[in-house]
Amino acid sequence: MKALLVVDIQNDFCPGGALAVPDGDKIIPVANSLSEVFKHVVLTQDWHPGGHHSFATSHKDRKPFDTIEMPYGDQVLWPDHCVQGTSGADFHPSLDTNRAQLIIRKGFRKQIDSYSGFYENDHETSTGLTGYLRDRGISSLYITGLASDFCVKWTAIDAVKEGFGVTVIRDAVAGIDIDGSVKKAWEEMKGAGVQVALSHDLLTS
Ligand code: VGL
Ligand code: ZN
Repeated sequence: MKALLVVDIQNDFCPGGALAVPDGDKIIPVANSLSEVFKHVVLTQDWHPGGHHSFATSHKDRKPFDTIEMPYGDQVLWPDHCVQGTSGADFHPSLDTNRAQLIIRKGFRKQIDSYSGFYENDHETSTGLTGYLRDRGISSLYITGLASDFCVKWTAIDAVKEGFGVTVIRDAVAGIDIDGSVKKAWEEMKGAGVQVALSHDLLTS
């Protein structure tokens, strides 16, 4: 069985938001159409407490998009974004969330960031998503959402590691793009065994 995974389509990742993905909102109609043809739809939601350690404002003399060393590895510092309970953390108003059966929130531990819907950035702390999908008999995942170079990439790569068949829908994702990170993300995803498809192929078959 297959499921659609909709990654972080939240106000802060769309134009006007705190960590806007250029044209991030353009993929929303595509994500909505896809969610109509999948029986199983799961959303992820970036969900940080105020003062989260991935925020540049939590570190003296640091600015957004600097990289620092954290106990679990390199960490890009972000503008404050997707703070729990704020409108920036809400799903974008044009995203159709009605057909979603599960919402996985991530990044709620103050000391650790979580790009992937499966594991936090220590690659060890599980969100429980694998167990949910397995229990429901889902073996292949189709991914749409934001951002292709961070949360989509890590979700897709972790999904392959967890044993799922994984397809990222190329026209249903968009990236932040820091120093070529979008291009690098596609290379990494393909190298890990992620398949790539176009929404058209899924909507017409
Ligand atoms: C994301 C940076 C920080 C994402 C989340 O959804 O790709 N990127 N938090
Ligand atoms: Zn975040």
